[in-house]
Amino acid sequence: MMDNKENPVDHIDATVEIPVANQEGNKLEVSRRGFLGAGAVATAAGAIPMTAAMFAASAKAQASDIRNSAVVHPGELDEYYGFWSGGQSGEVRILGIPSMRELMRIPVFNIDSATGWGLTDESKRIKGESAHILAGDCHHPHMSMQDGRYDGKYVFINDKANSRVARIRCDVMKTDKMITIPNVQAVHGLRVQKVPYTKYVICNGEFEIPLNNDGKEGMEDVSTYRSLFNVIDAETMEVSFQVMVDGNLDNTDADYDGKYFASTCYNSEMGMTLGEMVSAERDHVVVFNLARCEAAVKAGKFKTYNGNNVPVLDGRKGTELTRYIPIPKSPHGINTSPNGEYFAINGKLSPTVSLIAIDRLDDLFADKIKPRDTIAAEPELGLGPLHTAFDNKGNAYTTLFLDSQIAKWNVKDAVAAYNGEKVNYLRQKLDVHYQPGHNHTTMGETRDADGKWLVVLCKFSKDRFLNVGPLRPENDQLIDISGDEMKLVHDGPAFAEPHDCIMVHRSKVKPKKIWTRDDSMFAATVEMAKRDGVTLETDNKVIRDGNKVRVYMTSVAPMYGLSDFKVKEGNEVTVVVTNLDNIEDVTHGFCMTNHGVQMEIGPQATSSITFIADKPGVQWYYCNWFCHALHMEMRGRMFVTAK
Ligand code: K7E
Ligand code: CUA
Repeated sequence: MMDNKENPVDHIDATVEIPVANQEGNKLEVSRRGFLGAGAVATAAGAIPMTAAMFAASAKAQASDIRNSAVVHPGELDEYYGFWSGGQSGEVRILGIPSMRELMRIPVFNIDSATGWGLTDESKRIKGESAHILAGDCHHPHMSMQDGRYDGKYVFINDKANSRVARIRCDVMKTDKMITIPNVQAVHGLRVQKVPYTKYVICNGEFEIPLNNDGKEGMEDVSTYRSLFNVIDAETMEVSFQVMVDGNLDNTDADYDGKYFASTCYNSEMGMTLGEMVSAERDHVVVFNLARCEAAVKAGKFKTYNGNNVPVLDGRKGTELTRYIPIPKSPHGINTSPNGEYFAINGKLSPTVSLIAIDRLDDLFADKIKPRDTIAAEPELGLGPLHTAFDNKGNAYTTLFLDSQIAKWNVKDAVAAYNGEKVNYLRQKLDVHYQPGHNHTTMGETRDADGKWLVVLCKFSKDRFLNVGPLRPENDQLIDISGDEMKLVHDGPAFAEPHDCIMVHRSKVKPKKIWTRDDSMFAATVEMAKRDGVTLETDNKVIRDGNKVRVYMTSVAPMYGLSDFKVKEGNEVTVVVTNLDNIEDVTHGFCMTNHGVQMEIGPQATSSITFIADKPGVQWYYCNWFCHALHMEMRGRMFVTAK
């Protein structure tokens, strides 16, 4: 049964004409009302007119086929890994595409009682100086690349709330590095260098702050405020350098030549209130010249701030490191076309997307042309363009936040229209539900864009699902873009804002099935055991070290190597469990009842967790991951002698 709300036929008013964008003055009034009702079916003007009755018949015939194309039957595997930002939850999720099934959650900036992320000693070491911060706000997950193609190694993700960047190892799908970026507040846009390989991860400091933010003087003097562009070494996960700019910074992307990075700025006014921030008709994109930045670092042309030694370069207007390209108005997303020709800048408060011709940037940096001469097209698409995705047929897909639509448009035709030709670049507008932010196509941020699926991350679901109270899920919609027309095939409720996602063909990712004993994730724990004279794979031992007790045990379903151990009240106890099971999917847990102590130990992994034994008496520990028919019996006692 098809719900009326989902039936595209109900949205049709085939008599509504789609406005043709004005090629001359770009002055055409794009009215929201004009698009309403036409959205579900409107193909480009000039297409064969279709009556509502005709469409209804064909839509009904196609509806089941369309939906079937996204069905992945029980036992079948998806074609793509989707890496989803978990927004304010602070985690990353793995979805299977096209089924949209959630396959796994990867805790990153949050704490997670299932896996013990944020509780275990291993995860605290990885979180490092920010281990005490238990919250995060993820926005942009992006995978490392080799020659503009996913290499399956890492996914990087930013934490806007605490100015952090983390790295996920895709061979085990666990977070393995995390840094807090100095000198900035709110790390927002994040992408990777695409070519020749991901040497750098790039990200923007969004909120302007005084360069030396020490609270000593001049905090209200806005002229001392700066935003910094951050360039991080992808292997060491240390900041290689930062670039000071005019205005703030929002989103960012890289070219396919290994030469330029570019970031949007929505607050060129450096306003401190909403009214001030949106007063200018044009803001800008900052283009960063990588070779010049690296040379400046080498030549020592930088300063340092706030007592750290991260080189900060001066990339303000008029310097050799950057160029500023004026863009209407408070632009947000920036997306490089997969053929490497354009940066697409999404206008947000302007109904336009501006295409910057990347092959004109050499001339811009040589001062042979003016900044606006790099604009190759500025198609007018609708209200609130936020992000653009691409297929492999020269089409672009732009989210229209205010119109709740996706605009499909042709890049070549948009360029022709900008050059005065009478062509319509608009191909279709499709209603989405509701208020889309990011969208993404399969493989669409790489050279391997394949034009199969488009996912649209809608910020509001309103009436699309059963009412679950005042806080509603968001709605991640799957759209089939393999044919001439976009077709909505799936609604996917999602909790806590998936700002952004990527979809990676499964051939690119090769996760392990079982841990290897030499894994770096628990290398420090192995070292600690060595110092205690313990061989983790064979020994079950209690080491007493003053007030500290280290308990080493193995696990093989359904038993721990130790059925009990003794400590004194007030001891700091570290329990180290090594899972000797060598069978796929046999994960054990360790949970100390009434102590807030929980963790996962994967097959062939070692995990450890430290707590204070502050409750005298018998304290049971148990395995909290179902592992065996005798899983309930997999438990033991900690005897805590009273003080
Ligand atoms: Cu929500 Cu990419 Cu942080 Cu746009 S950003 S919507
Ligand atoms: Cu081991 Cu449950």
